[in-house]
Amino acid sequence: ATDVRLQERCFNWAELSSAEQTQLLQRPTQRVSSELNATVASIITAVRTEGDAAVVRYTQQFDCADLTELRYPRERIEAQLAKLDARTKSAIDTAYSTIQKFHAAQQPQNICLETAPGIECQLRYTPMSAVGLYIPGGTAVLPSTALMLGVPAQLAGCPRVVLVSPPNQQGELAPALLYAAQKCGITEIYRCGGAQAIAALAYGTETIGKVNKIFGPGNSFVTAAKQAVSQDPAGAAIDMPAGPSELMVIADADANPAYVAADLLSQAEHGADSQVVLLTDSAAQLTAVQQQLELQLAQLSRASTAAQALSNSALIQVRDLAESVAISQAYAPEHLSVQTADAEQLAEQLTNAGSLFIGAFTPESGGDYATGTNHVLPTYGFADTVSSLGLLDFFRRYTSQKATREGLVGLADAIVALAEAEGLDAHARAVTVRLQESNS
Ligand code: HSO
Ligand code: ZN
Repeated sequence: ATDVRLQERCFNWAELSSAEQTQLLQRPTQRVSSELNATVASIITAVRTEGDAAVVRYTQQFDCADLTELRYPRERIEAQLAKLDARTKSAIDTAYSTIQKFHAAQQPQNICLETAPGIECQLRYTPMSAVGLYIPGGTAVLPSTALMLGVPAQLAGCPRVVLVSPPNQQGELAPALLYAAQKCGITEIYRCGGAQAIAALAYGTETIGKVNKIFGPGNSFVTAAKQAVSQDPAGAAIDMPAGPSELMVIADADANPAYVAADLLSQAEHGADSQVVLLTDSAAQLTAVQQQLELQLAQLSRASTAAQALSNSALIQVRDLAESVAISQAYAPEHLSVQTADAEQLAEQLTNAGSLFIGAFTPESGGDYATGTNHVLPTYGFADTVSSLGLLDFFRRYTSQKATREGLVGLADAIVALAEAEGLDAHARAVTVRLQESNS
């Protein structure tokens, strides 16, 4: 299953028609079938009508875990935490510290400004009152994701932070995940996953209180459920549209092909639907990366997953680095690695990416775990409009204004004239009534 015909995934950009170019950089089609949506809709309905009982039943069905209670009891969390090895624990401490530093620097500032004499306007930030953090289980348990969501939730000061994650067959969550949650001060933890967990967070059950916003990546069921609840005013907001992992690497002749291949494989191993793309202006580099991919792929424990992802991927020779900039800007990758002599300069032009990895010593996996940036990033080409997850996503912004009598007098003409221009008499009257009244 690990043999992928890489030769067939090598291209010369100039030799492709523009239709072929577009086709080549198409993301693997997501399976958002009407069947999937129907299944998800029925799960959401069941959770809304039956509450906990439905969540417990689906957890039995999908996660093969028999739970008597969804809430993870304190003693069982403690017992799991005791199993955590020192090395993982210290790794989480290190990652917590860098992520904390980078996100603490993102604290928003309220603004209070006099826009005209006697008119004071404010822009204020308030933390979301209840947030739900979804941490996937499945093929790989990702405690790093708990830090990426838990740290900003903690820094924002959200009054209620809830973590949900699908349990193993024994009904347990991984020690590393629980330790990450503990570092972030999260005490409300439920053992459920999939669409049922999203429905429980969005609408609430007897034990799981409703939240306002749901964060975190997940499989196609989770993604479809997040989409559905975010469209319902009675549901919950979501962080961003999520899709399979992506990495684009821009490399010149001097880049180290072993590094480039390792980076490409690090995203390819996430899932069969992941996509990785190399852009290089050097034919020799392209061949060298191809060889390194074959060599390194064979050594991976998830080789067959990575091989499948590589079959959706491309090694592309471009005319020059300027062309690679244009391609990358149009593709808008989730992760963009720049391994060229002038990486920093080139990066200045590369604005359409979730996160940039600059220079030979900045592997993409660094950002996944420990540099301090957030690894929850826009995929599927959304990076041209959607931001990488940050502290601000845990706040909402609102405004206020206060006018003195003199302030209102100063703006009265403008307000009344605009109200008249729009034919909205009551709007105008709300101003004139005040000025008349205080005159008399
Ligand atoms: N690269 C993933 C995040 C992750 N990697 C978690 C390892 N663990 C986001 O696209
Ligand atoms: Zn990763």
